[in-house]
Amino acid sequence: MRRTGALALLGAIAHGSLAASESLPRGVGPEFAKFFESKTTFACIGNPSITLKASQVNDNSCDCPDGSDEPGTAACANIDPLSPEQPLPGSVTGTTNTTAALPGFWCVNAGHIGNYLPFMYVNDGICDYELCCDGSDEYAHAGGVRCENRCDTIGKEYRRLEEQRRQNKERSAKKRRTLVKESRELRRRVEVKIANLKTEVRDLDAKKAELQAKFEEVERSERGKVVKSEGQGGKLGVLVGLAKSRVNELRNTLDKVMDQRDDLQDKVDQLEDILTKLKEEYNPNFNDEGVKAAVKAWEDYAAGQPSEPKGDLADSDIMEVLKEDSEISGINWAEFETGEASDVDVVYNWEAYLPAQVRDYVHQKLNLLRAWAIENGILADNPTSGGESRLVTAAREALDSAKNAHAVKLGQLEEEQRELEKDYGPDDVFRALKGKCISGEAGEYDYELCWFDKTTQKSKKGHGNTNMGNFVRVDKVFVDEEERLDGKGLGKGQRLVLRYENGQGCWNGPNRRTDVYLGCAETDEVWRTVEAEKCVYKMEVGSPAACEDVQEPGVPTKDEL
Ligand code: MAN
Repeated sequence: MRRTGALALLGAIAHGSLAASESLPRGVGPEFAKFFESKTTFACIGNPSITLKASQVNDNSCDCPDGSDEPGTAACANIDPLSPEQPLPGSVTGTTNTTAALPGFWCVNAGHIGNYLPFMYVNDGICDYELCCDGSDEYAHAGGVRCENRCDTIGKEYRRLEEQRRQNKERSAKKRRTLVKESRELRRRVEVKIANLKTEVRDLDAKKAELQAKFEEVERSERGKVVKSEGQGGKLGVLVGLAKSRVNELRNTLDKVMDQRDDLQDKVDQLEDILTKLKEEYNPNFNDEGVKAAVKAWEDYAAGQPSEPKGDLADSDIMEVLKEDSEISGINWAEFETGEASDVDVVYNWEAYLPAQVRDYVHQKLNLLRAWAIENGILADNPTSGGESRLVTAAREALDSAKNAHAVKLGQLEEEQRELEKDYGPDDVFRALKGKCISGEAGEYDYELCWFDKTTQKSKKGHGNTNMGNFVRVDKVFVDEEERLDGKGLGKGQRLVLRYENGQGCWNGPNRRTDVYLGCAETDEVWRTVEAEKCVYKMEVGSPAACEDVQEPGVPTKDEL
């Protein structure tokens, strides 16, 4: 038995189990039966003007230019497109470019699946059971070869494997449907998040505009105010501020004077004690003129002192004055400070007498006028930014925090929108896999695939990890690879390819990149990884997400919805 890629391909175009009628010449496939109905003549299929005798069919001589007169022999194998190129000297056309009318020798394969075999394998002494399980291709027993009919066994095994494949496919499709459902839910959540963020951004936008207007308004109205020592009011405010600091100054001075007075009083008391003692203890018989004069002066001083201390400034009164001003003692400065009126506000106090709607309008106009006057140097502006009123600061801070909140929310909204628009493959199916990773080993490395994120080469010897690319897009590529017995292969057809690019730079070369080819499988698995060329990696990966979109029985298709 032998087979090549070309033969396997032929196997893939197996026809239904239609068997050619008994009366047909050997090797005629069911779809060509009509050309061989006549018992007397045969017209070449591609050149009907060339008519042959019925006996010339399968007479082992290639008479028709398209080879249609030899469906059951290898006589026209030279024009068989499945035969190797071989301009045979004996060929009718002299070239192998002639289009053959028949696809090959038809093996009926009763009990299995009828199939075409390349003409060059007819009677070549080899049993080609893969294509011709009934052994009819070796009918002439060339070299004594006899090919028994094995269609029963082969057909049975084929059907078993087919059933297994069908069940695998069904299980994989079911898993895919689950993934699609999960993806749909994830998408819905992102959509809800976006809707909420949009509302929040809209609200913050309005708030921002409102605070912007408020800030401008406050700033304008504050700009006309005179700068004050304690930060309040107009001229009155300035006066209050000055008075307050003056009073505090005097109170501090008084406090110090009181301390000095007490010190001096202590000294006076000490001296008086000394002189009293002198007067009482000196010896009058001792004729000391200096002592006598001092005692006399002390007696005169003591006689001139009042018996009670002067009562017009009691210590308690002074202590009262020294108490700090507050709502309950001294001056309540706050009462004078709360008025925010500026000089100009005082002038325009008459606004209060206007009806509310007119007042707002007039107030606005006056504010504009004030701002204009400031801008044109007619009214004084706050000279330094340090002089900004608390009102303006508060308005500015409120505006800044609204601006920040707005920018943060807008950033989140844009990120979610990008996430929603990202291509997650057909039916959005890969959305459910995002953030998950799988890996498989090859040689000295483990290769990791993180869905829609990055691919990584991990050294088994602990030499560290290498980024093999970051996800960029999903592509579709036609592949043609031999089916594998374990099913872990890409097979033939359009396959999804995830492109990962801009990985770690390759020494003396480009950045690493990975093409992740996806095949249908029941579980996510890295089948194999190869370095196709330096720093360009090819991963073959199985996943239910890559399976065909097989509809659940009873579930309406998209078109039916
Ligand atoms: C490392 C690995 C290889 C790669 C070379 C390039 O050894 O990433 O896959 O080919 O670097 O220098």
